[in-house]
Amino acid sequence: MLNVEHERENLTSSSRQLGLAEYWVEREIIEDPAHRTTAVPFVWHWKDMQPLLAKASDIVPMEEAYRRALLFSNPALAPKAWMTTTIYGGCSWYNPGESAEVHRHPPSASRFVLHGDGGWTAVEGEKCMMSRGDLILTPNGTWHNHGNDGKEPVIWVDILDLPLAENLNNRWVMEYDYFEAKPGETALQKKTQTISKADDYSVKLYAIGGIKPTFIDHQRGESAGSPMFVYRWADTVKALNTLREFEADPCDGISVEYIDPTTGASVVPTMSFGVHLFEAGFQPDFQRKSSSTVYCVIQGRGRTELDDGKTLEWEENDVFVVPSGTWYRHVNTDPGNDLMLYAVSDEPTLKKLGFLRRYRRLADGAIVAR
Ligand code: GTQ
Repeated sequence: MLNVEHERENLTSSSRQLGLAEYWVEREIIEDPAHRTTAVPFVWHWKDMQPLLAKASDIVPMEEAYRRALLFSNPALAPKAWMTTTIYGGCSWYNPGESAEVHRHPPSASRFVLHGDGGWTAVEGEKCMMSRGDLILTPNGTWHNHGNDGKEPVIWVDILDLPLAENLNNRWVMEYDYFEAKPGETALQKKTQTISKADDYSVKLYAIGGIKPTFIDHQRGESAGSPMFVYRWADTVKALNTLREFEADPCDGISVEYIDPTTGASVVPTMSFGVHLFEAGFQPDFQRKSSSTVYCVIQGRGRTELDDGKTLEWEENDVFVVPSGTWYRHVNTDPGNDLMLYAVSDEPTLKKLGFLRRYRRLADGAIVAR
């Protein structure tokens, strides 16, 4: 007996020295989700965040900041400033005349505009002007720079799949070495890209659903995503209003997804972007997904009820996160107003990899897969 104990100790230490671990010792850590680094449900309130951003816009110069953003940092993922283990986000503020130099990176990025009419992102030669509720995409591989031509600050929510890129490809780099050449001349490095596309290029080419131009090259630079870089809020509202006559999903309400108009796929390979409409009085069922979703309240107020009796209370411009594995439902608490939530999830990634699971809990408590 003693001899076996001694041999087991030898086995453990010999294994360790060779960089090997014993499954039977590690089993609990491997199998029990409680041992994993997971995000927690969390809300960032606009009323708290806005004064800090305003202060930063006063005392943190753009030249130093590169991006003047406050990053939504999930308390369970510190020291990483990540919303979930796949999604990163921040709230950016550009004063009139401020800009950020042209760059690109493997994470796909997006802006959802909260305030201001003069803001823009130039993406692969298109100057995408933006207003509240508009979605601007800079898919993986696209060169982009930002600016504000208006008279008031521009504020937007950035969402990127940066943690996913980092977990899958830890050596990804931010590129700032943007070169442009006039025909016949040598290429010069530039901080701002020349606008080479017509105003509203994305909208003109792609914003009529079901009709796609067939004489235009849809590949834009090295983009890994949709050639449509701008999705206008007015179009989203129009679509949602038309859908009101149809029966809402019992968990998600009336919802739409922004898609690549040339394929019908998600606008970037990794993330799904969409908007949910919960009409006043609608009572959704609880649901649970293996994907994680981040939200921004574009209109209305309400709360997210979680399975443990906890709630996240939120109102306009608040940002919140529902991580993978959470039982939840969103409740519109304003009896006189529709609720509209901008939503970004990692669902396309999980779906492609075979990890996507979705469940709904019926009123009688029964759980059904969806
Ligand atoms: O504004 O393009 O928060 O490239 C992180 C990376 C914002 C941006 C971020 C970026 C940007």
